Amino acid sequence: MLSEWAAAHERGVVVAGPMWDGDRWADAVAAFCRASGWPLLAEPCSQLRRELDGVVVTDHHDLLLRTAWADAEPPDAVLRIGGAPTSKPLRLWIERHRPAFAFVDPASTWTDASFSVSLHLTIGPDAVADATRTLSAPESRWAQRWADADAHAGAAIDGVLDAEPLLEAGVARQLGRSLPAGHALYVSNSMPVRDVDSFLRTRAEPLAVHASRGASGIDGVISAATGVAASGTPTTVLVGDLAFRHDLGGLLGTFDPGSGTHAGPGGPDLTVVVVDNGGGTIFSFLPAYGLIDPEAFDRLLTTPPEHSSSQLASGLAAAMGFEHHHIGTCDELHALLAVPGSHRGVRVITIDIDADANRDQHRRIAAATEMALGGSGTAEP
Ligand SMILES: Cc1ncc(C[n+]2csc(CCOP(=O)(O)OP(=O)(O)O)c2C)c(N)n1
Ligand SMILES: [Mg+2]
Repeated sequence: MLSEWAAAHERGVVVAGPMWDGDRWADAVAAFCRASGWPLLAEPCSQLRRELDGVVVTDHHDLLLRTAWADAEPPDAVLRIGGAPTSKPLRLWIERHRPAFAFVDPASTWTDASFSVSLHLTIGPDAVADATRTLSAPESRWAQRWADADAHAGAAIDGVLDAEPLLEAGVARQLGRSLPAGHALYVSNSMPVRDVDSFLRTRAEPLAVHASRGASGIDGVISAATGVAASGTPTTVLVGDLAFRHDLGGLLGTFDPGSGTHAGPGGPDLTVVVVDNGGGTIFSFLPAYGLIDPEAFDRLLTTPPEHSSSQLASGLAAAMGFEHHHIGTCDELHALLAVPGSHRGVRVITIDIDADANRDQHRRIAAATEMALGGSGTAEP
């Protein structure tokens, strides 16, 4: 069924949404991409944004799919595995072009909010691998065009980020560069999961990337990351300032009152990176921002906390037994994250972010990406 369906389409893409067990799918998905000649649009939480032999894995589909280039390259077909993708531009691109859409969904979740699925398959990785046997080698340069576009997008993004002080996009990019092999990254909802989707690049070394999608709560994020760290995997959690406040109690999950630390035998290796932009800034990316009274918007949606996350963390560090570092550059972040085994226990790294500068930078990155792909530079952030 899958092989006949795939053989009928030349310009397809494979979309990999959030999957805890994405590793299990890697070989089958790579075989499918090679046999079909389709690129892989894998968000980091799928575990498949990684180097896969002979496969075009895009890093920047979230930005590419905002551009006129993407509408000039509409897909005939989409094969999706995993949960509902995080990228809104990806969802909108599929809704606009209505390609044939196969959903490989072995647990029958039917997560398809925009009713795009035309073929629902309750098959696992073995059946996907089997389906590739009868696919003949593709001749089109379709995947190569995606690779070229992705490289142009990457250069445009670097052009902006390398010239400017550290903001949220740069933090997301740096986590992919600095975290050692075999680490886990837990990303909070709100902007962190989106920034990691937009800016964390394909790596050769394994990095497990997890998030609590579904209802997309900003609660319990530190506790969930502590659970990952408690399994013995060194874990970094990227969290916004409100989500950090929501789950300060999670920092006590592994605290040993006897020693006053988290670093007892078998204790976790947990690093909490807080991007402190003064409240819930995701709402300022919505169309309503700028249309309603700024004071009301701030009070009702942004809800800026009274104290900075650095003030909060430095006040709590001794009482809750964690280290606190207040940093402002990529180099400082790299120095804290990059050395394997250099740390045991819990530490909190706070980074101050100017919310206006951050929003403006996202806008300029979207515009630079569009211009790099031959557009007018008016893409929305
Ligand atoms: C438990 C819960 N309460 C409220 C919300 C609504 N909500 C979504 S994003 C957000 C703001 C999050 O702020 P922060 O963690 O600082 O991230 P930022 O928006 O700045 O990236 C809120 C309150 C939610 N998703 N989950
Ligand atoms: Mg915030």
